[in-house]
Amino acid sequence: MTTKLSALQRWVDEVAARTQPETIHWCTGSDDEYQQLVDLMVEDGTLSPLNQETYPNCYLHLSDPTDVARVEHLTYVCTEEPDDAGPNNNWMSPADGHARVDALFDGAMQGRTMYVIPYCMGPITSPYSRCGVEITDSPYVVVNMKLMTRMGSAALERIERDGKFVRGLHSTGDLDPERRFIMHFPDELYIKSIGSGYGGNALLGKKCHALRIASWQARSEGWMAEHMLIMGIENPEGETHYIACAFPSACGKTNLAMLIPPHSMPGWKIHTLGDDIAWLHFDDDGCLRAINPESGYFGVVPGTNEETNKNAYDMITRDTIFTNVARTEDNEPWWEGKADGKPAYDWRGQPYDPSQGKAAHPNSRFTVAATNNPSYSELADAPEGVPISAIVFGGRRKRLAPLVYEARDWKHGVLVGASAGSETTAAAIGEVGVIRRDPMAMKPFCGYNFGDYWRHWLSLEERSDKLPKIFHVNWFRQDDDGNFLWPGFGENLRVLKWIIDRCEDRVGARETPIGYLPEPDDIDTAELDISAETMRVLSSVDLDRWRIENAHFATYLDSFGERVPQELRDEHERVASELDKAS
Ligand code: GTP
Ligand code: SPV
Ligand code: MN
Repeated sequence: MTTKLSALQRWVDEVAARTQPETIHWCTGSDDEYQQLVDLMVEDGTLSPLNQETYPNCYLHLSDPTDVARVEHLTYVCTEEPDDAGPNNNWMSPADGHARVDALFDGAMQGRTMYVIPYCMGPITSPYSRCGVEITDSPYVVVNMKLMTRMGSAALERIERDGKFVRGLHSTGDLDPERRFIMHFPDELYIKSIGSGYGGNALLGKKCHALRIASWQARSEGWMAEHMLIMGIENPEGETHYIACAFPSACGKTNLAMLIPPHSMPGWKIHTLGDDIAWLHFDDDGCLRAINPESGYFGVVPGTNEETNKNAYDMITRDTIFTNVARTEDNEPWWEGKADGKPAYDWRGQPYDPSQGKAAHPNSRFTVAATNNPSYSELADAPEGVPISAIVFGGRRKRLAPLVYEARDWKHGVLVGASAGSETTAAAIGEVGVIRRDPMAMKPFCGYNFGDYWRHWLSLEERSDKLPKIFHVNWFRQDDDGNFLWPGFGENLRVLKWIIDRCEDRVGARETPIGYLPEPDDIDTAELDISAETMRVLSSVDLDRWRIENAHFATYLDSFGERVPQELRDEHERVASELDKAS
């Protein structure tokens, strides 16, 4: 196959000339193609079939042990001006960036097949969707892209119609971390990634395109590309509200997006639109609408069980690719937090030995099509997306943030998002559990200077008088022994109910310097084993800690210098003086 779009054909020819593959395969996205690639990988050991009786169509991939997460220190945004990438990104000039990786791509696909994957981020017919083409030498990437995006012939037809697409060039390379780079060239809508076969480093439609490049495009085109789940919450009266929640990596998006309502909330239903990325656009009435550019999940496996996330637990019993989990003697996948079975082999494929660490890698993942999710929304393919009532920020804060609070207004909400911080997780290489600033959960994903990004957020206020309300949640408060204070998971719906009641003006709130908090009795705790004292702690504001936090944030803002919008500084000053007054 080839294409009638000469710009695409020329690029494929040019890449082939540089990388010298043995053959070129244009992906159609058919089920047969998927199965053929799976069979090929089973043959060469890239995948192993799991127990086909209990886990039909499920396969295990064990990645190179040095290649198990995103590599933020090797991820670059290449702009002419360093300030356009900002202190939140690693920077290289476009000329240096290309030179650096092109040398590594020379002959990189010798003896291998080069796959050309046309894909569409978002429903094929949506005006909000954007397309891309990933060229890769990894069949593992192809099958993951098939599960997670609308890829193949239909996408190619749209690309040929649009004439415009994001280019993503990927090679697994030799997996040497010294020769691993994830480079973005936003002005050229070009991504070049080499030396990793893992998740966000290699599935270029996801973080590289749908967040870093898309956030850059979104700013100039007047929309937003965000690290947010999208879910619909239907109450017993049949009324559905949609919310979009930005939590950092491994902080609960997938779990929240498909939660099962607690027993004490009969008649409530959840509709999952997306679990990781939202593209937000204004419609003609000034209503902010969201589409999920993806159509599958690359989710954290550890912790998934029938109690925490039954929808996910069920959907990954078939048609799933597991990466870096352990295996039982019966060849079933196993991970920490799975209630039944025990590990016989760890994520490196070695006989399990508890002294060698966890059986499944903490960042082990499942890849599965969203259609496997019992709560997948009927509107997931709606070209116009869904209207958003609330935007919710969150993160892992052991001590500081209350269970939930509401921003006073849009401007304050932008400050709440910008000042969010969270403990680091295993989703990226590096130390785990240290607090870092993670504005809007976009620290690793914003493709341009955060100062400009906050300005873009603030500017939305001029465009609509129907903006969503903004909230902040924290499921991760701990006591002195490290136990979570809040039960989390399905029980989080109790908090979402308060959020929706606030959007509909159905419940009051208590004003504090950090925003509006629920009265302790306003979060329903029926059938929960939680004391009034714990609820009091979860809904109180520790003014001393908040003043320290606020001072830290001031220093952080300063690191962005003149790019920080004055409006944001003023808002920060306002909160600082409220905190001083209240102390
Ligand atoms: P990425 O895919 O990396 O963007 O992560 P995510 O934000 O989708 O996080 P996910 O839902 O996969 O959750 C990550 C980890 O947090 C899992 O081990 C979950 O079991 C755990 N988790 C999720 N929600 C909760 C919660 O409400 N409370 C507690 N205590 N843990 C949770
Ligand atoms: C994340 O780290 O936020 C993920 C996984 O969703 S990855 O696709 O590897 O970025
Ligand atoms: Mn994510």
